[in-house]
Amino acid sequence: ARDRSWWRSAVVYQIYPRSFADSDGDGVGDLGGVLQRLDHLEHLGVDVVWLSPVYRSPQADNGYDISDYTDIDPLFGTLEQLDELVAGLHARGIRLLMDLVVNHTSDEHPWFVDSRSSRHSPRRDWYVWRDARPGTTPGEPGSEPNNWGSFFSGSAWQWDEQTGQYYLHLFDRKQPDLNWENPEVRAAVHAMMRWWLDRGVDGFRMDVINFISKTAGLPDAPAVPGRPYANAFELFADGPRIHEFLAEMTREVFAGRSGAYLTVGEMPGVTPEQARLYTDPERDEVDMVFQFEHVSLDTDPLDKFAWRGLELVDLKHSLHRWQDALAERGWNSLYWNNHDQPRAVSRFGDDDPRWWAASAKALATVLHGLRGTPYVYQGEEIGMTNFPFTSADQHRDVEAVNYYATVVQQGLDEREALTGLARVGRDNARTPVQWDATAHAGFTTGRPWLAVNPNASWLNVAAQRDDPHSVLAHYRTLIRLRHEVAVLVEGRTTLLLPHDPQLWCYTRDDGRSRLLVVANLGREPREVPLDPSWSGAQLLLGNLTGTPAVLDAADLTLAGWDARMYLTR
Ligand code: TEU
Repeated sequence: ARDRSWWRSAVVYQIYPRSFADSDGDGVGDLGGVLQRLDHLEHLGVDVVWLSPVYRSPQADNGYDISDYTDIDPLFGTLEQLDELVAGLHARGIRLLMDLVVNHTSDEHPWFVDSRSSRHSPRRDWYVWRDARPGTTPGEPGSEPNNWGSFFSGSAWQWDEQTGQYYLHLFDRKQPDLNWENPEVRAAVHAMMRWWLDRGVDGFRMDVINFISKTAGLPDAPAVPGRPYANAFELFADGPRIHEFLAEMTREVFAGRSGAYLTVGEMPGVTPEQARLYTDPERDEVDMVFQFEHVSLDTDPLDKFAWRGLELVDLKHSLHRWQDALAERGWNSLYWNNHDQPRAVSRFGDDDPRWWAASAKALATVLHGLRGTPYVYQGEEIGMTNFPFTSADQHRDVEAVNYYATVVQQGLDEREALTGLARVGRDNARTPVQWDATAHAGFTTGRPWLAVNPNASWLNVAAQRDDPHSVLAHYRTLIRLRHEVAVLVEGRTTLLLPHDPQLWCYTRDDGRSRLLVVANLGREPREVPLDPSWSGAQLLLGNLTGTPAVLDAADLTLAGWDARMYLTR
């Protein structure tokens, strides 16, 4: 049977290959670059690597638009290098998760080319084709089959002149949605997944997997005043057949396989109640999900580039709601950022150079102290920050480019749009990893595809590698503690001081030991009121020097961005 407990004490590291390390000087990171940096992963101590897409792709969405699921894009290398990566990771005790992008393919995938060729193509029904809205002029704005908007601006429908119908694309027009109602589509995906497992990979991170079952009839979503297209989330997220599709996938792909696999479903908009179903071991759907609640609190649900600020109390309540909801059944994943989100230290911390290191460590401490499987996104382990974007032409991401074009076209506030892009744009996460202080931060010998952050001169792996007080050293310690301290893995979580606007404190308890996490997420020092029973607890880790090794519960004051972990019986 599958081993379903190994990942409870694991830490996952995400590699976004385009920005990780470039081995051939073309300015784009590649598998050769990953192979050259395996020692960094081993030094960090992670258990799993999640590799963002390296399959053949026209790169309309940096590889999330796949044209061949069983080959590697020449931009990234070869299938032989992928095999080398599996072997190199396994030799270091690290498992590999592939990114499974099957809500949609590229429009250049042979399946879609075939589907698009004729209304009578045997693969026509592999995608979602519909006639224009009755009584309208096909191909004109407003004639789309329904009012769903795309995540990347405009309608979610693309008119196809040749066959006189529209196809659905929740993301870019070069990312047509597969029709999961068709059993042939499901069988083809299952076969592809088995092919990868047979090749030796250890599981999948499943891209927007809760979008694959759409509401029958694809009805209009409630219109939003002043906007041509609606947010149709309720009509495609967690749809009617989603649980059936996921259970079937597990059956078809993993049946008869024993070993240590991991599946994690990326699920925008998922609620804790839904997540409990998705991750219930008895239902056998996915091992854990990426939820989006805590990375959605600071932006407008209808316009992710409209910043609305964040109160610490809301952030704490959100994450602890998830801790409580999955305490008995199911499992959490824990993350601050990934390739779609701004950098954690700039978003939730304080990237002013005076507070940058302490705040990066404090954020790591509060996340890695929780119950669940922590994910570290490349560069997070050295506290990489957002990029100082000032103009639209600095952004490469299709989401940002389309968003800005729409703002200009609709005569909206361009300054405000630029501020939003600088704050939450996905390219913040995609600037090259800062390895050292040489040209282009040691990422490439060529011209990097996206500018290197100017702070690479002092913020880089080489500068931190041998410094016991670095952000990198802090991450190494947190990862080691996850492996060594049992209560960090299974202990029940209880939030203390829930209404405090600056302190984030909680306990973990597994009946044998108790763990205390105390963090000051602000610049001003703060006293922490504690139960006397915590006196005598041993310091496991702190992020400032000179912290006493034993706690006096009657006298605890945290300096700005100070965070600590204590352990007691
Ligand atoms: O992202 C899904 C998703 O819904 C968002 O997080 C997305 O980043 C976007 O910003 C919504 O506004 C996944 C991938 O992680 C992302 O890189 C892809 O672009 C997307 O799916 C399509 O495959």
